[in-house]
Amino acid sequence: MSNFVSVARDGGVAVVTIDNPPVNALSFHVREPLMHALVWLRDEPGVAAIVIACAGRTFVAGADITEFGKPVQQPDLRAIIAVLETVAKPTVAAIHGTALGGGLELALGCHFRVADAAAKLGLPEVKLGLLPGGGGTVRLPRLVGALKALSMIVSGTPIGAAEALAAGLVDAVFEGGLTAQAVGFASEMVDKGGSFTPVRGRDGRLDQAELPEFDTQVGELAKKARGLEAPIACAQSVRNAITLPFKEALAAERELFAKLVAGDQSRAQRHLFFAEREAAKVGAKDIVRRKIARVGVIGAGTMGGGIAMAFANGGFPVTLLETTQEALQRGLATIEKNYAVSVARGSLSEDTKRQRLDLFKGSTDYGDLADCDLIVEAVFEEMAVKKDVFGRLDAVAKPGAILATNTSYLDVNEIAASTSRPQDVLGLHFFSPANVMKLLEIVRAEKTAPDALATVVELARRIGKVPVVVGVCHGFVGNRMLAARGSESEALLLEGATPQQIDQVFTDFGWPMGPFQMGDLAGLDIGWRNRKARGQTAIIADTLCEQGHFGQKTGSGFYRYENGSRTPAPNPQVEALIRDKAAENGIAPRAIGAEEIIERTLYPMINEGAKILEEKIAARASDIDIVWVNGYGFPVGKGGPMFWAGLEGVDKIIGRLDHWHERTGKDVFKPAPLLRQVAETGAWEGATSQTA
Ligand code: T1G
Repeated sequence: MSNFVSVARDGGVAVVTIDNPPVNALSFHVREPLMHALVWLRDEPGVAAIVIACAGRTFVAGADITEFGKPVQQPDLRAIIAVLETVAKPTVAAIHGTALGGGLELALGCHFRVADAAAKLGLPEVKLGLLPGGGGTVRLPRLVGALKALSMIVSGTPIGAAEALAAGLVDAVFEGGLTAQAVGFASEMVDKGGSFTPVRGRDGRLDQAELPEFDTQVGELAKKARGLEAPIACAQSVRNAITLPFKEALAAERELFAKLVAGDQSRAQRHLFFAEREAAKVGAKDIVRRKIARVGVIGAGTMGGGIAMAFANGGFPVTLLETTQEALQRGLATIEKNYAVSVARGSLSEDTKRQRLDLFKGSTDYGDLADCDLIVEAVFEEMAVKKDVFGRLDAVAKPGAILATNTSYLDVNEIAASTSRPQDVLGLHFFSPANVMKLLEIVRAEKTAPDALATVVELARRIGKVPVVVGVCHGFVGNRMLAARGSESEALLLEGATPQQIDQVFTDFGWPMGPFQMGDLAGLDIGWRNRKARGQTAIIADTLCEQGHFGQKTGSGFYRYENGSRTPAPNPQVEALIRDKAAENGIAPRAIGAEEIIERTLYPMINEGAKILEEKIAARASDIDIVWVNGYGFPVGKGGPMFWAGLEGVDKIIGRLDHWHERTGKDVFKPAPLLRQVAETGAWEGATSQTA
């Protein structure tokens, strides 16, 4: 056969094994020999049944994403499944690891599916801006019903083997010895005899009576789609499975897929898929990572508690340190309450809650951190306080322990210099809530040892975080660009835009919310404290804070929040304040359009990203995209600020930055040299190396 597909015989059962590391993607060099094998075995008289299995850690995890955007090489997945469905003898998919996308669709082409108990099965194409293009939207509903299929396909979330068995997606679940069990299962089917109906012929679970409920659910998801096309297309294709004959539904799926795969949104989301993995490739493969068995967290407040939960959720024992028993107990109680809320919501079992809580040890004695391999401080955001903490850590932490600061802004080199072991010091900038938000900015200080850096990058992925290594500067990557994005917000208000108008431009762009709603949510006092520390002012926001209006937590900020509601309502006081301040500054309000708002917020942020690349604070433009999508809600369908700059047109961005720079004289608009280079070369990476 081939290096990627082999056939073995076990009695009358032929076992086809796919072996295409690392995830058995259905690359062309797999599809071609697989097709030959299936045609041969279909017609081979001595073969009574066919099992399709995979070598390595997982069943087929999907089509080969690197092939998208290139001419399709036949046979494609659909052709393989079509042949599978002409096989009269029993066909069985033996699923372990994660059968995803085209992998699950291949399995749906078989008469039967058997799974290892730890296996997961899903159709995550929506996360790539696609829909299942190998018949998944029309075959899956025939096994699990349209509503379950809708939920799986629009969420893209895999389900476990037990759930798949209960739903009718798999026919048997085995604990170990999967291939042998699959052969046994196939032999039983042979012994049972009779004819075997392929999934395409099973219409029993398709019920037109489900359409009203189906359409209601689709209406709900459309409200949350925020301009993304794939979820809507997924729903349409599953609906077609109910309302159209199989062949027509399959043809419609193919059309929807062809449109999505060629579109900018899928290109953007595929860019993010690979960018996330690229960002995590830190340190040569032969670097020996340090062993992390126990984690210490200093500070049991909002951030410290969230960080401690993030590690406990990843299975790490945590020593949580506070200055007083009262503060410690308050922190532990908050953690317990958070887990209890998850249990009440059904997203966490009582057992898992107990297991996680058992991982916590509380203390008020620094000496109790002596057995920790990684210690993260999440104390007050002031350099003197941080230096005191690191001085004390230096005295108690064991040799080789990694000492991490959770600072959002401060100079990690200066913090490292307050210890005798700067090689072990780095930043772990978690985003609040730290146990929820995916992004983890890992700050590489000048003297951080390569193995320390590689250790925490790998650790970040183990606890489900998306790591991006950044250099030392004020605000690193995310917050530095956030400052650039917000630098004109007040000017726009004084010149005539309202907070709700600006926020609307952002939500129309695809952001979950705009800057003023976000400020009210996070608390205006945080930004106020940062500005005061840096001798900066923001007329409107400072005035609101001086009057005690911090946003949601005080019932009013840029918006009003009636009776504890979290729904923002326009705030007449703010509109009056803006008018007064504009008059005081001799500014005559004017109508401001959406385009100008985009140019004066998002373009400066891209410009700052270019400066970050020039200064090598970020290794590559796609790292910046990963920061913004995972830390700040940049719309995935636009691929992150730097990818979107390509869609928007770097020339256009430069032209408008020049315009606003001439008009305002503000540096935030002065195009970075790299930006001009990218306009010529058309690519961030090449231009970066030329300027670095
Ligand atoms: N195609 C090509 N390469 C892939 C790949 C894929 N489908 N999946 C993973 N890789 C690469 C990845 O880039 C990395 O490469 C290495 O494998 C290890 O991945 C027709 C259209 C399976 C859960 O969306 O979710 O089928 O960086 O670091 O953390 O309807 O990979 O080492 O060079 O992620 O253990 C649908 C995508 C495709 C699944 C394993 N399938 N993959 O996670 O390893 S579209 C997916 C994953 C499709 C059909 C449609 C994860 C994983 P490198 P990794 P991991």
